[in-house]
Amino acid sequence: MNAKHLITRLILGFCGVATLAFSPVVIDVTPAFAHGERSQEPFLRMRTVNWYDTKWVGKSTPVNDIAYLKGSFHLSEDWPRAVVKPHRTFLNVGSPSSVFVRLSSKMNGTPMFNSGPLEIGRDYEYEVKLKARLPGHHHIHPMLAIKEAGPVAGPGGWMDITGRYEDFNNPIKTLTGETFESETMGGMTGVMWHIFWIALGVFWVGFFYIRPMYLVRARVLAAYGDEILLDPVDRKVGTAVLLFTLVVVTVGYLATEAKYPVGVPLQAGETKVKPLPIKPNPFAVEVTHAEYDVPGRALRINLHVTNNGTQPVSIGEFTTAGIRFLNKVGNARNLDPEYPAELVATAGLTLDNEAPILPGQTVDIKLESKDVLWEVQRLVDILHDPDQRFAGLLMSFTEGGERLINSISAPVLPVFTRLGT
Ligand SMILES: [Cu+2]
Repeated sequence: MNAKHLITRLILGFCGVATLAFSPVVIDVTPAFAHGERSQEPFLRMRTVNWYDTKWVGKSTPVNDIAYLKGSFHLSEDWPRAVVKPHRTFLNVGSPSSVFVRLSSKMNGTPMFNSGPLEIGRDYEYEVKLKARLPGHHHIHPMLAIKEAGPVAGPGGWMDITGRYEDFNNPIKTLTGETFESETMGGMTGVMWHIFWIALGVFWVGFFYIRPMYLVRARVLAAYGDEILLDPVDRKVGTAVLLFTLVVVTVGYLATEAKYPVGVPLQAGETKVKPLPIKPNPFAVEVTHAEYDVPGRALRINLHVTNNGTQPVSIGEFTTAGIRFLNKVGNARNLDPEYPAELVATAGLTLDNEAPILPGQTVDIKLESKDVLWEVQRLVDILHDPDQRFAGLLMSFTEGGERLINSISAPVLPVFTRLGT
């Protein structure tokens, strides 16, 4: 890669990062296959937002039609100390450029056009309404942006958009009754202002550039201070540019106010979302030991469980970072066939005792979630963290069909030989 390419890529990268932080629908500049989700630190993916029930509704959507991204997440009790708590969060969509327009997003039924605080240890259900814009085969992730911690991407699924971009339109009716096309509205005004301020900036820098060069000025400044550097013309031009800028800003502001007297500033408020009510969970789960078998690619967890309910309970799934390890019970009871196959280990979960846990029973269970996905998804990197911990959701099912979710976490001990087998 030559220097020019490197600079181009750096600039593209910065644009990507900037857009990631500020745009309503995230722009990613890397190819869709290397979306970057796997390079996000595993402690962030496993111990902050535990995504589950993610659904990509509309696997193939014509331009202008509506698709949805839905699901739930639990905010892990094991939230890392190194990550800022979710005092201000924003529900977002991770996509390769603005392939969809986000029409609305809701969390627990509350509109989420503003950001707001969420509670650790609680669950949230979300739904994002998307309008297809750019045709193609796109990898789409739910994403929770957490202020000062960054965006945490959920599992990615493919969504296709068919048709032609030329047919895309997105008319919006304002509260004052006017209709405009959001795809083109204000485009030329934006270009005009960019050109205007760039021209003024070039004039300002150019003016001082040709009236002794910077280097000469720097030496005079160092030797005699700044007073003798400015001649009367400099002062006049400086004052003129200052006044001109203030006038342009004031006139521009007043003209916009006159043209659009009713406006709502985005992000001026805060959305306060109530978490989902805590469901009574009669299944008590405690992790007594956890180890990661490096050559075996398996996370082994010793569980001490008590069934305080009235029905037998069977463990069916362990999920973390959007990756799912299931046994027969989980496959039959919880697996949506539309869930991306590359994120599922359908035979990834084994228990040393498969028998349902009876009401009133307390048992110790050795659970093993084993699959090459630990390596492929780079979750094994927790072993390089200063605090080697895992967190995730254990899903169990009562005989009556109810799903019980337990948030589990513990320190992980790396082992290099198979112990006890
Ligand atoms: Cu992706």
